[in-house]
Amino acid sequence: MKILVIHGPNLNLLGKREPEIYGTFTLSDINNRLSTLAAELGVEVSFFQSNHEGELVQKIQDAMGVYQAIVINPGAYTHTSVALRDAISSTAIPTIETHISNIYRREDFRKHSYISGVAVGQIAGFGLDSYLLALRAAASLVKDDAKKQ
Ligand code: CA2
Repeated sequence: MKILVIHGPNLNLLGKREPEIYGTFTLSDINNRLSTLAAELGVEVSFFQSNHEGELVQKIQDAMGVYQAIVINPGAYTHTSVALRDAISSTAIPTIETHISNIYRREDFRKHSYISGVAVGQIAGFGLDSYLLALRAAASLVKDDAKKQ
């Protein structure tokens, strides 16, 4: 049971800038917490971060047949990328969208997500916990799917 966690653009800067919005934890902190939780849940987790839209699209395409679920924080591409949306919908891998901040109580341009319409669900606003909640949701989906097969 393999789950891929994808971090979009600028999330490599976590912990280094804008702590009032994004907190003081780093990307490594998130990944370490996710690895610990994955072991508790009995799933395997892998991580990928890129600042490049095409690399993110490629990673999603390459996930077909390898991963049973994706957790993605698409960063600013959430609000701009039809390409990421199409990649998620064409691979048909169950995908959970997650955000550190509550995108609905920020600027208007963040209130629209191109991803939510092709995601199983979205978790936003809980800081680092958004990722942990998303991994729990993804693990449940994968386990339910495994039972059906
Ligand atoms: O709240 C989230 O997780 C976001 O996906 C973060 C994106 C933002 O564009 C989305 O609207 C909401 C921004 C990620 C940039 O992260 C930074 C971290 C530290 C310093 C600067 C940017």
